[in-house]
Parts: sequence; structure tokens; C-alpha cells
Amino acid sequence: MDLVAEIRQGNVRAIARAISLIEDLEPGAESLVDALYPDTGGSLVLGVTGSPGAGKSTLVDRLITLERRRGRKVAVIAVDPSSPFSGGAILGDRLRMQSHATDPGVFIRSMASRGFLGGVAAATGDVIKVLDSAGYQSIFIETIGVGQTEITIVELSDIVLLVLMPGAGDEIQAMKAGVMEIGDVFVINKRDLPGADKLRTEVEYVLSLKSPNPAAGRGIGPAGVAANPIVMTSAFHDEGMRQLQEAIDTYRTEGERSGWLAERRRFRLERELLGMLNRKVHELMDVHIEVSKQLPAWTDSLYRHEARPYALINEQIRKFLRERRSDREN
Ligand SMILES: Nc1nc2c(ncn2[C@@H]2O[C@H](COP(=O)(O)OP(=O)(O)OP(=O)(O)O)[C@@H](O)[C@H]2O)c(=O)[nH]1
Ligand SMILES: [Mg+2]
Repeated sequence: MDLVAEIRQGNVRAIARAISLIEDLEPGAESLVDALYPDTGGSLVLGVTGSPGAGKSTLVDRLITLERRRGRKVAVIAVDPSSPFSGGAILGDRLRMQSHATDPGVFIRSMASRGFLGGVAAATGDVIKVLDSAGYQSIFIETIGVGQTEITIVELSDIVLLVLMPGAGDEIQAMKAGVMEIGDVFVINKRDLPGADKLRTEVEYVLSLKSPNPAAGRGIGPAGVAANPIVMTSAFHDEGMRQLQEAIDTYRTEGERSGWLAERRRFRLERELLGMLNRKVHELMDVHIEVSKQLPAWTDSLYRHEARPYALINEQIRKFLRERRSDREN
């Protein structure tokens, strides 16, 4: 049987093989993703982000249990486990989700954010499509919200859970600009620790200052729900998890009813397409102009003031276009 058919049937080995093809930028990966694309759109993609050690994996582990009880198949992609901030979390994430290791309805995969060409966001987007077409109804993407890459990854989600915890100094100040903006549902985890109520007050204050960005579907929730619900949990003690699941459900159902989710998905697609286009143009330029090879010479001539920056770049682009044209004519 071919890979596409096996993935559609939810064959785990076929799924793992597809993910490897994507990560390794194998030539067949693009057509595989395209072949699966018509079957996508059935999953709810949940981004889980927030400060290191806030309890994201523990929360996901609990949410998997709740989702499984409803008979939903669940997949988890943990990105950037090699982050210096989290220190060897691959093992940690796997351990924390170990209770599901033998459940055939749960698929867990870690992806390193460094060391491969296509960019982790692009690969994550493709992996989501594979899992979606394989019939996983809930897909969690766990990332640490520390950089632009993570924010881009989180933008692949339908609903973003931003996880914070008390006692980490000035928690909100420490979050990178932009991270607060991407949260839909705010989770204050470790509510068993001192400072949880104070953190809630701070989050409420910061959210009250937030300017909505309707174009991105950010900062405004679906009509009919509080724009950004705040849920207090203690994942470790399995407390508040029902409320969190309800907040997610409400976001989803109201989002579907009001058209908010459709809007969010269109935004996601737009960002993804732009990313693909940018990457392709880069690749094309790099193959033809061999940018990486020529860069030292260009830099030299600029450094010696023998060239001017825009003239140099524009000339290279003209040369590229000329060559493309003659390629096509021949
Ligand atoms: N007190 C308390 N500890 C918790 C709670 N939830 C998680 N923890 C603990 O916090 C630590 C980090 O939990 P993780 O789930 O690995 O956190 P994470 O956000 O996934 O961590 P990274 O992926 O490394 O950023 C673990 O020791 C958990 O047992 C909670 O509700 N209360
Ligand atoms: Mg984790």
C-alpha cells in the first residue's frame, strides 16, 4: 500500500516515516503533503506556549487524558526540546506524557528547532497536515515562547494556550514582547504555589491594555466568550483541568458558530503560504546566484567601497532574471 493511503488509515509507522521525510527535506515530501492536503481540516490545533518550566507538558498530559475520555485521538508535537532554557526536556516531556505511551490513540513526537534547513515552522506546519489527515482530532503543539520562531509556530494553531506560573520573578515582564499578544486562553498553572492570585491580577491588567488586532484574529475572542479567559490550574495536582477543557471547548464552539475560527484559519493559511513563498524564492535565488558563495566577495567590495549596496543587489537580481529568461527560451 502506498504511504498516502497508510497515513489516511492512521498507520503510525507511515506517519513517522512521513515526518522524517519532511524533517529531512526529502524530494518526495512536498508531493506527499499535497496529496494529503484534501483530507486535512478536521483537527483542532492547540498551541501550548509559555515560560520554561511553567508546566506545559504536565498540562498537555492531563488534557490528553480528558480528550481520550471523549474518544478523541490526540497528537502532540513538542518543539525545541533542545532549548538551553529547558535543558534536556525531550526526556522530560516524554516522561511526563508517559502514561499515554502505550495508548494507540496518542501520538507524541519531539522536533528539534535547530539544525535543519527548511525551518522548524515550515516543518511543523507540514507535520500538522500529516497528523490532521491521519485523523488526530486534537493536535497539541508545545513550544517555549521565547523567540520569533516559536511565535511563528504558535501561529499555526487554532487556539493558543499561554501558560504562566507564579513565583518566577516578574513573570509577565520576562515574557518577550509579542508573546502576550498571541494567547487566546490564559492558563495560570501552579495555582497551589504562592503568588497565583497576584499573577492573575497582573495578567488581567496587561490584558486590559492589549490592543486588539482584528486582522490577525488576535486579542479578540469569538463573539459570546470573554475575549481572553483566564483559567487557574494545578496540573500537577489535576486541579482546574475541567475548567480549562471547558474554556477551550467554548472558544471552539463559539469560534465555529461566529466564524471566528474560520477567520483564524484563513489567517493561518495566509501566513503559511507567505512563508512557503519566501522560502522558495530564497532557495531559487540561492541556487542560481549562489548567494552563500558570493557573499564574501560582495562584502569585500562593499567594505572597500568599490561597490554600492543597492546597485550591487539590484544588478544581481537583474542577472538572475536574465538567466532565468534565457533558461526558459532555450
Ligand atoms: N507545584 C506545582 N508544580 C507543577 C505543576 N505543574 C507542573 N509542575 C512541575 O513543574 C515542573 C515543570 O513541569 P513541565 O510540565 O515539564 O513544564 P514545561 O513547561 O513543559 O517545561 P519545559 O518544557 O521544560 O519548558 C515539573 O517538575 C512539574 O512536576 C503544578 O500545578 N504545581
Ligand atoms: Mg515541556
